[in-house]
Amino acid sequence: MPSSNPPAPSSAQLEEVKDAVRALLHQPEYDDGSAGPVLVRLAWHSAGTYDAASKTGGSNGAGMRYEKEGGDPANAGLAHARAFLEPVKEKFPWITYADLWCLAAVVAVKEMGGPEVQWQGGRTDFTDDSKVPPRGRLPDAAQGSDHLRHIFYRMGFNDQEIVALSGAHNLGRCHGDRSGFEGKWVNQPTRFSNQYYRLLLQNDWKKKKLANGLEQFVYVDEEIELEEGEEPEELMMLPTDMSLLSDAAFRPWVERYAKDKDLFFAHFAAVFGKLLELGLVRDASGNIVNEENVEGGYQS
Ligand code: ZEM
Repeated sequence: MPSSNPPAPSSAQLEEVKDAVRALLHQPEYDDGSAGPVLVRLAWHSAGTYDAASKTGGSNGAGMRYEKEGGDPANAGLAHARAFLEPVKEKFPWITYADLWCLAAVVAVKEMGGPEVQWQGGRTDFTDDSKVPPRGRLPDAAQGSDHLRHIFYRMGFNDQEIVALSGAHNLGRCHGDRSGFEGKWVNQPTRFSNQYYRLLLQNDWKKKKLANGLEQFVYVDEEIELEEGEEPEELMMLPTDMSLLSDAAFRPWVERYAKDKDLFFAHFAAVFGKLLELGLVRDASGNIVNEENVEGGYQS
């Protein structure tokens, strides 16, 4: 690592960045009023390109700044997340994009009421797009459990971890102009909880074909209290979400997480922390030593 790199930030410096992220989460004009969900998705898509066999992809590099990765239809809409974070990067130029994207998701999960996720810095940013992973590595929501296993086993996850990671769909929503799917999974999409699993099990989900030809599953929550004049809102599940119910190895985890919020929080914290580390090669002192064309990173 070149010796011109800055020393690792102090915990006080990191706290300043985390404060700046906390301060931008509230976005009254955006979606359900929070930047949190889309920030979580940004971190997930930055790391979820990892391929354990070739040791390529993963959360290093911040490749989504380049068209090759950022322009992948799978990443549609994540420019919003990157734009939310741009002022933080400008204020604290010492942090790399790759670190900032992951750290912002950790802050967002916590601020939305979720667990504390372990986070370690030191990611570096690519200086060109030559190391950017190929497109097509992220999951396709129109498919089922075989596909989920194909995608997540490639990253090194097991069945329990697939179900725990899917619980991130407690947060946020689908956008017709991004993925083509429409709507949110839970009534309070900016509050981290295990509601997603309970709704999966409790509700009678009906297949619905959208005008664009995509199929999702929907349910109208009759129990929710409506203000006068408010229409009851439809909740949704993706075909991949539904496959957690129909798959014999996934379903017991859905049932456990639906019953035991603490267990879900503990497992989500562990697996999300693991996701954010994918593709990083660290030496004994935790410094990242990926051999790539990069900038940023701290002194060893
Ligand atoms: Zn998602 N996800 N995801 N996900 N995801 C969407 C939205 C969000 C899948 C998927 O196709 C989609 C994980 C796993 C999987 C979040 C977090 C995580 C959307 C809607 C789709 C289609 C995008 C849009 O239209 O804006 C599939 C197939 C997955 C396989 C299991 C994992 C793992 C996640 C994090 C740990 C989040 C937070 C959102 C909401 C984003 C937002 O903008 O509100």
